[in-house]
Amino acid sequence: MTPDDETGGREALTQRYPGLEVLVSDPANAQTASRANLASHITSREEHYIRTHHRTPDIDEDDWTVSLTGLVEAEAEIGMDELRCDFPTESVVHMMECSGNSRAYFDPDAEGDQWGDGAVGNAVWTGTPVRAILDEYDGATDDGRWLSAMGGEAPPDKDVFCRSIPMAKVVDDCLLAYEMNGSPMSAEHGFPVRLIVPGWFGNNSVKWVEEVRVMDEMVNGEEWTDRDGQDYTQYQQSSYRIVPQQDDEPTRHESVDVFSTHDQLQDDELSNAYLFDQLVKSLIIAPADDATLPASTVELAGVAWSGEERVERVEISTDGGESWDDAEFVGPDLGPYAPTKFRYVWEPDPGEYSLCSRTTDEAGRTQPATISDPEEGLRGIENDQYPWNEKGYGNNAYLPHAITVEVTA
Ligand SMILES: Nc1nc2c(c(=O)[nH]1)N[C@H]1C(S)=C(S)[C@@H](COP(=O)(O)O)O[C@H]1N2
Ligand SMILES: [Mo]
Repeated sequence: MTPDDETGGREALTQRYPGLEVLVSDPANAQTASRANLASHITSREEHYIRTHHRTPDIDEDDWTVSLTGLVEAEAEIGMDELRCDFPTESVVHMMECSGNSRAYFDPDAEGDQWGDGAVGNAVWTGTPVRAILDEYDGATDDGRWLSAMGGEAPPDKDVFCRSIPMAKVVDDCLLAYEMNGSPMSAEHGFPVRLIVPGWFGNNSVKWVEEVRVMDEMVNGEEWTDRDGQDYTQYQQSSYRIVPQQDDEPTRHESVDVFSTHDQLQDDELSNAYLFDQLVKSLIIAPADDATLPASTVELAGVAWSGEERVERVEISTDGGESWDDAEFVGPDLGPYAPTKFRYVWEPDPGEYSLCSRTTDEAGRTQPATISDPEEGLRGIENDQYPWNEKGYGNNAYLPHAITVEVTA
């Protein structure tokens, strides 16, 4: 046993993050303890979920550098002072969701920690636009290139957490962030520096970034499955892919040119979508699940989010998805990747009700009703069903997220 074992580690983690429910403490994995935590406009760091594959590293920022390598005029080692002071600073409000969020709703169970719906949080991330660094060092930034970001925390016998991000997204709005909600980020959230890929699933936002490499392809092939004895491809090519029951392994690709996760799910050429930008989703926050309410006017409130396209519409059903009515949006508008708050005024008669919400984005993509059976072998969203997949990624079906309330006379 190490000092950070199941019991000791759990207590310490709970003390530092009182708003989280710990799933596993070593490595740290914890979700926001209640949907009610998502009612605040910004999720505090104590309530923002934590998802890690390896033990959280203890990093001295004075010694930390980010190596810039690959297709650049001159490779460079960028220290934290240079990163902060020699480049412009930008901030983004990003509702970040783990692609394993809502895995617990898969039936039969999908592999992995059984996240409920608390692996999502909305923070203000501040840092250096990656574009500015690539400009300074003459990196190749044309479309079709990739930037591979590598985490520095993997022990020598473990796979490196590495993600390849399409260059068009990188130069658009990705940050090497060093602050969360206006303070240096905590160790678990990536101190001293992490990538932020706004609007994309959390797995793209590599923490503890040690190297960023400009490439012609995603990490793939022997050069990357065995780079000085470590596999850099696992978290790009194997994990974070939609794998239906009939596939042994996902098909690896050198490159793809469709980046929207939703479009990949619907693309016959691409059999196992990558988890890139987030899928449309929403949660009813108030009233709470299983609440008992007096028969009077009830205000339903909730939160909706999406990927690269903004939320356009949220509908509410008070009869388990039979009929729908539009919710209204309540501000403020904190930018394209911030969550959309909604409300709906309801005048119920006594009875028991199943309440759910359904979001549609500007591209007309909408939440499906249910998760398919594994036997159907779906690779994309069809007939209002989200594809069951081996690792339970991307669940945005609205019925599993419904809440039940009782209205009394
Ligand atoms: N280096 C590194 N970066 C990582 C991870 C990791 O395990 N190692 N987990 C990823 C996943 S799956 C998610 S959902 C987000 C979670 O960020 P958070 O812990 O700040 O919420 O970090 C991502 N970045
Ligand atoms: Mo994740």
